[in-house]
Amino acid sequence: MTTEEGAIRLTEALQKRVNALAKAHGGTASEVVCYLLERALRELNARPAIAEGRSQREGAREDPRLDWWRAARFGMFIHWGLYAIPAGVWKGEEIPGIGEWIMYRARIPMAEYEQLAKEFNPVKFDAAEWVSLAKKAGQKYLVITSKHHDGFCMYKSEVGDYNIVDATPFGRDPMKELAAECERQGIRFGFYYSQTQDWHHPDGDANDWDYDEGEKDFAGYIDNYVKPQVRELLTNYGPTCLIWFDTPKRITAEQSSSLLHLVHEIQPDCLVSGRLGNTLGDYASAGDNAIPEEAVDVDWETPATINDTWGFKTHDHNWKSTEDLIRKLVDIVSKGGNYLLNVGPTAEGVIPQPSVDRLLAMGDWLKVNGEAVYETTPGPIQGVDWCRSTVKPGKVYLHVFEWPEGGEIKVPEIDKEVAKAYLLADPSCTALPVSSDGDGVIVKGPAQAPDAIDTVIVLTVEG
Ligand code: H79
Repeated sequence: MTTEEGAIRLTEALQKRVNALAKAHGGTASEVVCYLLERALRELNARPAIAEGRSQREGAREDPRLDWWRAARFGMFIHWGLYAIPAGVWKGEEIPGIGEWIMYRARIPMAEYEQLAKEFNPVKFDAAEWVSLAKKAGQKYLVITSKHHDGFCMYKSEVGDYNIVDATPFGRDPMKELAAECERQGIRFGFYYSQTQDWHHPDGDANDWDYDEGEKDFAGYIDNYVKPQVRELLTNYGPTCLIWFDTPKRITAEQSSSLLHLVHEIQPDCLVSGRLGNTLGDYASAGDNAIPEEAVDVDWETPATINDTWGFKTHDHNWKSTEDLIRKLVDIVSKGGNYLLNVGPTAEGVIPQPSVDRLLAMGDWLKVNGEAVYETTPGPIQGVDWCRSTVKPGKVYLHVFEWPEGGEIKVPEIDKEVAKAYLLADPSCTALPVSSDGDGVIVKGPAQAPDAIDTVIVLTVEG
């Protein structure tokens, strides 16, 4: 529902409460709704990008097991499952919202949704092609949905037969193929696994249209279903770089902790995302598409979409521009985070062309400018619009988004002596004139921005 439609429909229960409030305070129903919305939005905006329970476990900040992840900075997320078949349309009706939520949004009965498995036959799936795209994009790790909230397993599970090998005409295990390709092409491989919500399992969280929430044995579901499945994932696919748990919701601290220990017991080097819940993850997870305002002193990651949906939707054409995506990557890295950027392949196994185009363009930019992204930490210049900064020992990288007229870059004071300045894209590293005034240094660059998206200037610094 959009406000352009002119009217927003409240549920009957809400209408009653709003009318009662309006009566009590002598206002109109519209005034009450506007007042309440203002308050709710203020509260929403005040929320930190990283929720408390999804932040990093104490002690993990210095953990060397995260060193590869800290250096990687950019990963590929893949949302792929049965929801790619309806692709946002159910019985001829467009279902609003993110595509992988269609079962929930349309309250599709489990017995009906299950039938999709019989149609799932992604004959165009090619693991080598997907991994090679990640590689060309400059992404260093790949995380794919082994089981999303709909409960369908995209890998061969022995714990139930609601999985891609046993229930579809395809009959192959794409996770096996992807794990092998990642190994071959030198990309780390990890699994998304929905540990709390499972709309298929009678004891999983959130399906209240097929099952009675009050009757559920959630603890039994964690112990007898989730744990054996996590064990399978960590046993049958070689080294797993991380498990990306999501939407902790009702999971208890004891349950989160026992999952964490299970993962580390089977693969000590496997990281666990902050959405394990209860502040127990190896690294913090920002909200979907949420970027913190400032640098954050934990290891953190933003999962994000290129259009609006995660799982493929036929009608979602709201693609972000390459400029927007590159600047988001740089913005995140300049604040100490990783960017896990999603693609939603079709039911045939094809990554949408607009995603491919943008990822390749990001890769081209990173081929030239990757030195200022990978293995960097937040730089000294923070909180300005025109520029982001990253650092490595001996070097400060200025990512200039808005090129000043005339090309004079006024760099606010940094506490180190600048020995040399040059454009990262210049293979000969020709020195740019550097002068200083009382407030900092001035780098004389070309009159026009060499790169309209982000021109990187390297400052070689002492110490
Ligand atoms: O996997 C992706 C999403 O499916 C998942 N996280 C990313 C990485 C996610 N799970 N929950 N959410 C995101 C929040 C979803 C909220 C909403 Fe809705 C779903 C808003 C609209 C559809 C539920 C149904 C709340 C309102 C209506």
